[in-house]
Amino acid sequence: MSGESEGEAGRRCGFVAILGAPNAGKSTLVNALAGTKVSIVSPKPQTTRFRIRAVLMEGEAQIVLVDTPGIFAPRRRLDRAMVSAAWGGAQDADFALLVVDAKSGLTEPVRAIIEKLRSVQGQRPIWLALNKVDLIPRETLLPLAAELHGLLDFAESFMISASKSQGLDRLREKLAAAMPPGPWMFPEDELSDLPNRMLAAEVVREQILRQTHEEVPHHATVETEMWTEREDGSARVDCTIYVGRAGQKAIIIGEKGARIREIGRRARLELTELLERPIHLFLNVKERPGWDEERSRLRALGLEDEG
Ligand SMILES: Nc1nc2c(ncn2[C@@H]2O[C@H](COP(=O)(O)OP(=O)(O)OP(=O)(O)O)[C@@H](O)[C@H]2O)c(=O)[nH]1
Ligand SMILES: [Mg+2]
Repeated sequence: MSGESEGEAGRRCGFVAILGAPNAGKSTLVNALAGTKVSIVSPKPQTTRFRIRAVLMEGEAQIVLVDTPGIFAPRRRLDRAMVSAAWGGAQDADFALLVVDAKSGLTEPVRAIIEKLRSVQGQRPIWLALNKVDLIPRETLLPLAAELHGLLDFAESFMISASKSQGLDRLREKLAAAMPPGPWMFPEDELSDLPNRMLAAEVVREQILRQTHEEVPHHATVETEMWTEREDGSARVDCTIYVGRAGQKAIIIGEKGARIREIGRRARLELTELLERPIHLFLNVKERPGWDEERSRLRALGLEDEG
């Protein structure tokens, strides 16, 4: 390989699993640390469905952040696969960083996650990030931190605001210093391992999460069916949105197609910016009852079926 040179001896590299309850701000944190959008974000829980890696360079250290789906009590096959993807991410990592929404505090899901982390403690260090500190007064933060430390012996803890980029420099430095010695696993200029077809589907799904409500976002999935390169440097991208019921399809399409047009418009703008080239996006909505129990739909999301 041509890229290898004298600097290699001091290199460090490690995997950090970002874990937490749904909506804690894990993906926001991963994007903020990576300095670009690699994982979609929304105000609704259960936004992230599969593991997404972001690669961060910090001097001689390569930090591979693994964004994971929020951990909750799963019901559907989709939910079970999401939660096992999250725990699988923790298993493969050198570190786990538990992200806790400081505003919501020590909720039942957070307790349950800590309980399980405690049973695997000793295998790898667990760090704590109290997120969304911009939303609460400092006085309430310290008792919460103390309570969390009483439940688990976190090796390091941080008070951060992922969306306001507060406290992230210290976190980044500590992470870099903690990476074990070893060769880099990814090319220096690779930001994420998400293929463009997946990125396109995720960006469309983000708009569905943002523009529809109640049960609709969680009963929709998006797959890129076709990616066609054009001679002028642009690309045509055809995505299918699967929903569970006719009513959900009607909501996504909207009156005279207004909603689907707006979903498409915003997703196209975002993709064009992220990929730095014109994208022509075509969306198609299909009713497909029970897609969230279907193995092939879950495989399209890169989720291994674990039951
Ligand atoms: N005020 C404030 N909001 C935040 C902060 N970090 C994240 N958020 C918001 O919290 C919501 C959830 O953020 P996500 O990053 O999607 O959360 P997540 O943990 O990845 O959620 P799942 O993928 O569903 O598990 C979004 O509306 C974010 O804008 C923060 O530091 N401060
Ligand atoms: Mg997420």
